[in-house]
Order: sequence, then C-alpha cells, then structure tokens
Amino acid sequence: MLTKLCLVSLLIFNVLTKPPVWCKSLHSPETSTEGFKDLKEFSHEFLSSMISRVFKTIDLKRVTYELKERKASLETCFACKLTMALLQHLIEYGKQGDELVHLIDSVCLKLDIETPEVCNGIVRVFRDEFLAVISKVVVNPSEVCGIILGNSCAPVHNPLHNWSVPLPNIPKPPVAPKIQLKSVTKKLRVLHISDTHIDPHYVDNGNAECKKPLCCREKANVTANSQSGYWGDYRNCDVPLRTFEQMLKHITTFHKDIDYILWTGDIPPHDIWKQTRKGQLSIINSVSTLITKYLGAIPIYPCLGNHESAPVNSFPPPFITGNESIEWLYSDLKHIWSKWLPKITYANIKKGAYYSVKIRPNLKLISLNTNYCNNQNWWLLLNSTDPAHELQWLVNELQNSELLNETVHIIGHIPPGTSDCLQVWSANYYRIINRFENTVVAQFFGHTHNDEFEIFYDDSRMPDDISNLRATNVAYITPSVTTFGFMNPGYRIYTIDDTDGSSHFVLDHETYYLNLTEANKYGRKKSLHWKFSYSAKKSLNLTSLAPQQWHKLVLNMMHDDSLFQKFYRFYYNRSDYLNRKPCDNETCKLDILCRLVTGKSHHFKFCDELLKISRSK
Ligand SMILES: *[C@@H]1O[C@H](CO)[C@@H](O)[C@H](O)[C@H]1NC(C)=O
Ligand SMILES: *[C@@H]1O[C@H](CO)[C@@H](O)[C@H](O)[C@H]1NC(C)=O
Ligand SMILES: *[C@@H]1O[C@H](CO)[C@@H](O)[C@H](O)[C@H]1NC(C)=O
Ligand SMILES: *[C@@H]1O[C@H](CO)[C@@H](O)[C@H](O)[C@H]1NC(C)=O
Ligand SMILES: *[C@@H]1O[C@H](CO)[C@@H](O)[C@H](O)[C@H]1NC(C)=O
Ligand SMILES: *[C@@H]1O[C@H](CO)[C@@H](O)[C@H](O)[C@H]1NC(C)=O
Ligand SMILES: *[C@@H]1O[C@H](CO)[C@@H](O)[C@H](O)[C@H]1NC(C)=O
Ligand SMILES: *[C@@H]1O[C@H](CO)[C@@H](O)[C@H](O)[C@H]1NC(C)=O
Ligand SMILES: *[C@H]1O[C@H](CO)[C@@H](O)[C@H](O)[C@H]1NC(C)=O
Ligand SMILES: [Zn+2]
Ligand SMILES: [Zn+2]
Repeated sequence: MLTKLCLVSLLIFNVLTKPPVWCKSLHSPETSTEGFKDLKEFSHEFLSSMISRVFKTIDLKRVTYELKERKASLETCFACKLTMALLQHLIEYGKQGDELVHLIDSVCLKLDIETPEVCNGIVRVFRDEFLAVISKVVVNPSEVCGIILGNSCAPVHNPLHNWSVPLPNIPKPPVAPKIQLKSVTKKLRVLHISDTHIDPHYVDNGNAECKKPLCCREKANVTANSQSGYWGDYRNCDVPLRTFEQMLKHITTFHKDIDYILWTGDIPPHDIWKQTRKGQLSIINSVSTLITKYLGAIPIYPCLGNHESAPVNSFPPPFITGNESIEWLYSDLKHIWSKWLPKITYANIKKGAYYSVKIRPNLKLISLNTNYCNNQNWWLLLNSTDPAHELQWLVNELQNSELLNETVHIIGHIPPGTSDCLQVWSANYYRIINRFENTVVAQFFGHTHNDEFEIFYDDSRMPDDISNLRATNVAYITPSVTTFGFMNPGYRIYTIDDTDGSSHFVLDHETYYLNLTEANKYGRKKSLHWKFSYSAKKSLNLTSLAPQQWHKLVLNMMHDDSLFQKFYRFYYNRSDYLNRKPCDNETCKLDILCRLVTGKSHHFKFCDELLKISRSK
C-alpha cells in the first residue's frame, strides 16, 4: 500500500523540485513510474484517501491561517504546488469534469476542511468556474503558485503574467510639495463606508461558534457562551441589517455636513458556499436602496468589492464572453450606480466596472475595479495582462489630469500592497502612482476590515538611513461596518482641502465606532450609540497627513511602544477582542508595521529595513 502511495506521489511530485523525504527511502529502480500512466485504474476511494494522506503531512491549519494573514511561507507555497501538480496529473491521466469535482469534495470531507454542507456547497458554487479555468489554463502548476503567492514561491516567466503598462513619453514634472501652502478657507467633509457585509439571515441568540465560515444564522447547538448578540458578534458573523440601518440614521442625524460619500464595496455576507447570482444582485440592490433612503440627497461614489460576484472573487475579464462572462453583474451595476453617476461613465462600467468623474472644478475621482488584481480571481490565471485595459486607462486619465493641472483621488476595494493583489498588477500600479505622484493626492481602500494604511515610496534609490526614505503617497484603509474579523463596526469622515486652486489634500480624518459589547448589553431596549473614536492628526501626533508624516509615524512606533499600542487599538477598531489578543511581542508588532510600509505586494524591501532596526535595538 505504501509503495503504491509513494508511486502516485512521485507522479505528483515530479513537477516539483524535491520529492518527499519519506518517499525517497522507498524509491528503488524496480518501482519505476511506468505502468501507472492511467490513473483511471485507481478507484475514487483509493485516490481520495491517498490525496488526503499526502495532505495530512502538511499543517493545513497553519496554511489556512497564513493564507488569511497573507504570510505565504514555504509550507503554504508547497501546499499550493502540491495541489496544482496533483490537479494537472489527474487531468492528464484522464480524470475530468464531475469525477474531479467529486474527488475534491471527498478530500474536503476527509480532511475535515469544512463541514459536509459547506464542502458540498463550495464544490457546487465553484464547479463551473473551476472547470472552465482549468480546461483553458496554459501556465504550468508551479507558475500558477508564483502568480497567486508571488515570485518568491516560484518565478513566473510566462509573458501573459509578466507585463508592463507603458507610460507616456511626457517627462515626470518636478515633485510638488505635499502639504497645503495657502491657508485653508474651504473644506470638504467626505464620508467613507466600506465592507458592510450585511447578513439578512442574522439571528440573535443564534450560534456564534458554528463550524462554518459564517455563523450567527441558526440556533442549533447554541450554548450560553456561544449566543450571538442582538446587534452583532465579534466571532465569525456579519452584521444584521438593523445595525447598518442604525448607523445610517446616526449619520443623517449627527453629520449634516457631508459633501459626498465613498462606498468601497463588499456588500454581501460571507456565506460564500451558498451564493447565487440572483441572491447577490438582490442584496446589492436592497443595501443600495437603504443607503439611498437615508443618504440619497448626497452624491455617492461606489466601487466594486470582491464579494459582489457569485462565486466570490469571480470576475472574468472581457475576453470571457457569453454566459460565463460578468455581464450579469456589470449591467445591473450600471443600473444601480447610474443614480449617482453621469452618463459618460456607463461605457466603462459595462466594460470593466471602473470610471472617472469630475467632482469639483479641480478634482477628479477615479474608481478602480481591483478585482482585476485579486489573486483569488481564478480567471486571471488565463491571462492577467492588464484586464479590461484598466491600468492603461488609468495612465491616460492621470496624464490628462496632469496636463490640465487637475488633482485626482482614487478609490478601490483591495489595497494594492496586500498580498491579495497580484504582484504584477501591484508593481505596475506602484510605478504609475509614483510617476503621477503630483496628480494623485489621495487613495482610499477597504477589504482588510482593519484601520490601517499603506505607504508608497520613491524606490528609485535606497538611502543609507531609512528615515531619509521619501514617501510619495499613502493609501488609506477605512475599517469595516461588519464585525467580521473581530472589529467594532466603524465608519470614517475625511476632511479635505477645497480652497480654490488647492491640491485637495487630506487634512485629517475622524473615525467613529460602535461599542458592540455595550450595545449588546442593552440589546433592543436601547438605541445605538455611535461614538467618536479618534482623529488622526491629534491622536497619532501628526503635523499633517502628508505621506512623509505617515512614514515618520511608523518609525516612531518602532521606538515608542505606547504609541504603537494606541495604533493597534484603532487597528481593531477598539474591539474588546483585543483583551484576548494583545500585540505585545516584537514579531506581532513587526507584522503590523510591515503592512504599513508595503504599498507594493510581495515587496519586502522596506519591511526588511524595519527588521534591521528591530534587530539593532
Ligand atoms: C519579465 O519580463 C522582463 C522584461 O521583459 C524580464 O526582464 C524579466 O526577466 C521577466 N521575468 C521573469 C521572471 O521571467
Ligand atoms: C449539533 O451537534 C451535534 C453533536 O455534536 C452534531 O452532530 C450536529 O451536526 C450539530 N448541529 C449543527 C446544526 O451544527
Ligand atoms: C448561466 O450560468 C448561470 C450560473 O452559472 C446558470 O445559473 C444559468 O443557468 C446559465 N444560463 C444558461 C442559459 O446557460
Ligand atoms: C491577454 O490580455 C491582453 C489584454 O487584454 C491582450 O491584449 C492579449 O492579447 C491577451 N493575450 C492572449 C494570448 O490572449
Ligand atoms: C498648468 O500649470 C502650469 C504651471 O503652473 C502652467 O504652465 C499651465 O499653463 C497650466 N495648464 C493649464 C491647462 O492650466
Ligand atoms: C465597550 O463597552 C464595554 C462594556 O461597557 C467596556 O468594558 C469597554 O471598555 C468599552 N470599550 C471602549 C473602547 O470604550
Ligand atoms: C509629538 O511630536 C512632536 C514632534 O513632532 C514631539 O516633540 C512630541 O513629544 C510628540 N508628542 C507626543 C505626545 O508624543
Ligand atoms: C506574539 O503575539 C501574537 C499575538 O498575540 C501571538 O499570536 C504570538 O504567538 C506571539 N509570539 C510569540 C513568539 O510570543
Ligand atoms: C472603530 O471603533 C473605534 C472605537 O474607538 C472607533 O473609535 C474608531 O474610530 C473606529 N475605528 C477604529 C480603528 O478605532
Ligand atoms: Zn470585506
Ligand atoms: Zn473584500
């Protein structure tokens, strides 16, 4: 049995550089791999238990954790290569379609990755996309992992995944100052809402410790400790509609000075194993209607999250046509967004769900569809080259603005520096932002659910001392409305310079939150109290919100632990969960600070500099 297992494993591993150690000892000349060309001869039962055994040698819990925390270690990289190699061999040796899907389902169950309901659901929901992509993909298994997890996992040579968007021939103008030089006479107040993830099936007193990716939806097996609260729960739950509605009510009552709203996506809940196109459209529609009901008099600028599609993360680029295409979503989006946007945006929304709109005499807002950089959007494995020509369009938009002396704000869902964003897309984006650093004066994202930011640097040369690094830009990441990820629900208001002829710099931001523990103590008996949490300038002791100040903050946090602890509380939106998960060691601290200096995904140069400081302390 073990020899047979070893042989099949060798088949799998021969695409990898190193066969497993435990197999080497069994490998003798007479056990050549010939004669095993046809995997059809193995029963389903044998294959699924064989695969399960191979995967049991890997610490799957750790791999899942690392994938979530975006730290792709050697083990995660190995697990990826193993999976991809295995898939390729199964297909080469005759397994396909339903047989393959059935096998994946069995392995999911055998390894106890999810509950049977979730395993079956995931297989059902992802089946068509999975089979469509796998039948067309041309890169080899190792390269697939390089694309998904970055070049440090495997080099990617394929030109479909190693591309560069050309910049115009116009030379970069001299770097302009990044703080307002004139006194501020007019200001804009800009509300930013992100990651609402409303769960229409939320039940209070439901089970918040179920074994599924999303809980608080049923009462089965609930205990006193696992009961969900009336307004939400820190555990694996999204928020009920009433919590969001209370937030909107609070905003209309207490913030009467909002000029416009940025809404950066992720509307549906995390029940990814049972989502349908129809269900997604329905929740997108109902949440949009609710926002319009309360805030409809104020201009709203939306962008697309990775959760809006069905299955989640599935955003086929325009080269996928017909029923598999994303038309079902984009045409509906055009319909919903048209309430807030001018006609001139419709063509690009239908094409790629991105647009630009002039919002002040001297200010343009660009809304990006970052699902074209999403590393879990499997369609990109077919061809990740500037999908829907979005970045080329961005370059043209920025060049036009530069020539017109216009400034630009960019909104998007997935922050460009997280490892969820494909390395090649992220590197192109970074280069574009640095070329147009005078024009792009602010960037706003969501997706991580945390309160954080990502700094862009002039990486053309590395100074001797990290404090002399020149920060060119900063991407703000606004905390989520949902509690998912141990957050208190939150929203943010940015104050922006609107003085005539100004550069529309961000002057400050204020974050508001709901103390969930307190809210649930009173339940339905008391209406919700959203509180002011902090203002960036005052609480973080910044002289301005210029990119260089954010860089200074990171360096200060390296040395000043009480400043860091304050930031860490904000990072989790002051959630009481922190009492259970303190960040009181250097590893944890560096992990957080590294996120802040990484505006380009899988690029650890600046993080390594922090590491050096830490070691020399
Ligand atoms: C990607 O393309 C560039 C330019 O064509 C080339 O220099 C580089 O070596 C390529 N990268 C890989 C990993 O093949
Ligand atoms: C409740 O617990 C029992 C025993 O652990 C388990 O068999 C059952 O599947 C659980 N039900 C749900 C809905 O989780
Ligand atoms: C198109 O695809 C969707 C989702 O995969 C499916 O529900 C629907 O039946 C398909 N329609 C046609 C006409 O194939
Ligand atoms: C890959 O996509 C790009 C951009 O959409 C396109 O120009 C190119 O022709 C595609 N390559 C192939 C081989 O399909
Ligand atoms: C933009 O500003 C530059 C320098 O201030 C000036 O020379 C140029 O005429 C301006 N262009 C437009 C279109 O206003
Ligand atoms: C939230 O409320 C709980 C219970 O009233 C309290 O213990 C906790 O300190 C509060 N958290 C914050 C950040 O105010
Ligand atoms: C705030 O920063 C200034 C320098 O920018 C420093 O002198 C001061 O001590 C800081 N205050 C606090 C409370 O950290
Ligand atoms: C550091 O802190 C984190 C977060 O609390 C914890 O998960 C981790 O185990 C700690 N590491 C060490 C080496 O103590
Ligand atoms: C979420 O809740 C906190 C609680 O203080 C609130 O102050 C804050 O503005 C929101 N965001 C963060 C990161 O704290
Ligand atoms: Zn989200
Ligand atoms: Zn997201």
